[in-house]
Amino acid sequence: MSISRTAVDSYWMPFTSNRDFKESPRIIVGAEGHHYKTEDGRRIYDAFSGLWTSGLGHCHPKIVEAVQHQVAMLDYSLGFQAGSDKVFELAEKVTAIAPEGFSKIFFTNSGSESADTSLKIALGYHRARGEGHRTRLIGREKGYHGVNFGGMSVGGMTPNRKAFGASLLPCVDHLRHTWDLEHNAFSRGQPKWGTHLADDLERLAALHDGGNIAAVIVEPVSGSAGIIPPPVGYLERLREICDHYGILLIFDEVITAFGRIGEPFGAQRFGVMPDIINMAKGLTNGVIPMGAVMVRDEIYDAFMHGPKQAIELFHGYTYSGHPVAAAAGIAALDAYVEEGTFEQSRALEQHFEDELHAFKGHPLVSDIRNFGLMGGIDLVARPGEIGARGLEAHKKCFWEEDLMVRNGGDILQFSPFLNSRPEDITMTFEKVRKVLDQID
Ligand code: PXG
Ligand code: PLP
Repeated sequence: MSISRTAVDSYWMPFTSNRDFKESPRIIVGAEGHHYKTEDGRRIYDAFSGLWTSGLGHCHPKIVEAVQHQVAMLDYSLGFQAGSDKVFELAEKVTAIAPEGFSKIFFTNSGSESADTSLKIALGYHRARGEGHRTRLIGREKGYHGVNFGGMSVGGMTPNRKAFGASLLPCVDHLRHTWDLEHNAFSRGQPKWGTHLADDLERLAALHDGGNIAAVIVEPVSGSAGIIPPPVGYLERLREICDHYGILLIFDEVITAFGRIGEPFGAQRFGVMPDIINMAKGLTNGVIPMGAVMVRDEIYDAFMHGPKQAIELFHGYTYSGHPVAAAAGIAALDAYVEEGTFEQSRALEQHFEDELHAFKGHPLVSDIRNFGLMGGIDLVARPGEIGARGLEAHKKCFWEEDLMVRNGGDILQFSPFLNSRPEDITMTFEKVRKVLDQID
């Protein structure tokens, strides 16, 4: 290994079993198209598109060129009371493919920042309209909204919360999650069972008075928790209840936006319009960190009062609207449109679903879920060793099959490139099957 032991030991890795990793570091030094390159010269097929980020493939020539050009032209510009040309251009491009009525967008640097930004906008919106008593935020069990305090609090993945327990936000409740092995195991796409779980919101509205609830935040399809598509009619029902009580509905589309489920935004795919849409990842194809929060016009308008010289939203990041990130975003959006990426993604769905569900009946597999180009295979946990089988599958895929498969504990997650060929998907699952047949 050319990277020194001290270098490996110096880095505290995110969401990683550091001690296990450092025994056999999996280090990536390059990428091109659908492959990573390792320092020992292997090409690893990436079955996770980065980390749900890179649907167009790695090092897309047009994005590389745009970034190289921009960094030499304008490396940074402050974004407060001034801004680079690129960020305005990107704002126009994203809102142009958004659902009707979303013509305002605020930039962040990640999905986590988008989550906290969206919650603050929701609270500020109600306050601006004289409803400052609406302070309660509703998330969902198994939800993932990043790792900052707001997102962690409304999020519902136990391991991400429990070590930090006492410091979570107050005034937060959670809907139940919709995964149920007894009723919807091995569903293809949206399960038919579980629509009634949206009525949890009705119960929370009865408990707290719906007039005190500011917002509900959900992922249209839960990603990190292992791909949990919404039951048929579930999102529609949430929308109805939100409308009834004047609650804002936030869709966290950090994964589902930009073609991952076959449309620019998941809201369009499901035909359910939220009030706020969060995004990140695919916004720049993962090339430069960037996130965003897009709002319905009336939300923006509610902030636009008071003296003209007054700042309307006391919120923003040093790197909000970073010109190099914005240039990457513009190039990514152009590529999505020019290459027909969203349509390509949609056309691959059936093949992906069929290949994924072919694992039904495998002795190590307890459930399979999919929507769009998002897929999860649950492995049965080894008794007393939760996550060990998933991690072993990930490592075996990497070392023996030259394949990058992400495991979230014992769940194998798949996020193929939006421009995959059907045979890439077939090849991926052949390799996964080989590995699953070999591990105990
Ligand atoms: N919201 C959603 C819905 C996400 O999927 C975030 C917020 C946070 O984004 P940042 O950019 O702050 O990481 C995410 C991120 C996985 C996995 O294995 C998914 C994410 C992060 C880490 C792991 O599925 N999604
Ligand atoms: N901490 C300190 C001391 C700062 O000065 C700033 C920004 O100026 C921040 C945190 C926030 O950093 P960012 O804007 O990159 O989120």
